Amino acid sequence: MAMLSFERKYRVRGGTLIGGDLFDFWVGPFYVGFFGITTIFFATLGTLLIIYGAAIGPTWNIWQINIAPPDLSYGLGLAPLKEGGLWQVITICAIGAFVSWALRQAEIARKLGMGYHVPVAFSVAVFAYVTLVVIRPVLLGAWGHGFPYGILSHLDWVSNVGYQFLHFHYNPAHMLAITFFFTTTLALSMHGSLILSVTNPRKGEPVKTAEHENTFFRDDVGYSIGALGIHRLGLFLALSAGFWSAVCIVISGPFWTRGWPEWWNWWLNLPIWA
Ligand code: UQ1
Repeated sequence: MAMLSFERKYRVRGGTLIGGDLFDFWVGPFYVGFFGITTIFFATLGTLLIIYGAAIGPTWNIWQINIAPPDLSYGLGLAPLKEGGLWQVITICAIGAFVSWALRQAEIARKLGMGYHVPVAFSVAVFAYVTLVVIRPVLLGAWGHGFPYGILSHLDWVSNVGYQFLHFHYNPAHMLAITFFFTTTLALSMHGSLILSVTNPRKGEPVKTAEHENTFFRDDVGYSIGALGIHRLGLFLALSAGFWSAVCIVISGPFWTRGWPEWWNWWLNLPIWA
């Protein structure tokens, strides 16, 4: 694998959290590290278990393959492999792989003398997943409240849980999450298009710089947030989307059991109307 000329300078020893120099090496372009090994272990085992789950299931139709969590009657106990135990082990593998990946990101950041922004950001996505398959099921008292691993089955789960609360779009945290997801796509489309437009000027003209970027948005909307600012804004919007997604599902059941439209009665119940 070819290495860019400046990469050699950055392929430095150290920065590891566990294992010292033992796993401090690269395979081709990839840093390994202790957490590279654990990532490969959990990801491989989890993938093989998903394939095994599909093999003992009724279909190889990619859309219909489903690995379901245990029945609610198992509560927070362990279930036999074919009764949801597979789902439990696969969940452990998934979390093991995701956490390993975040820690590998942290080791690489330490090696390069960077901040921890990347592993922190990735951890918010992991937190949203852990909320769905661990935190909420534990609060509700059964692993059966986790979502099933399957393309159509997980969509059915989302639909069913949504209807349990009558109309999920009235969930205020869900409203915030959606708004942050949409605003993230707006910000990234504005940023991506701006960068591509300044780096692709008319034929024969030089690539444009930050002055042009700022001026475009000052002319267009009267404000420029700046080259660093847009990345801070993007990170804030994206992390907020993941955070409020986790909040909107964890409050559904553990903290609110009726329809979400009814939650808004707090407004009609304000004493100012009496
Ligand atoms: C912006 O102001 C800016 O600074 C020059 C960027 O940096 C390259 C951007 O990508 C974008 C999209 C903006 C405009 C953003 C707002 C919130 C007005």
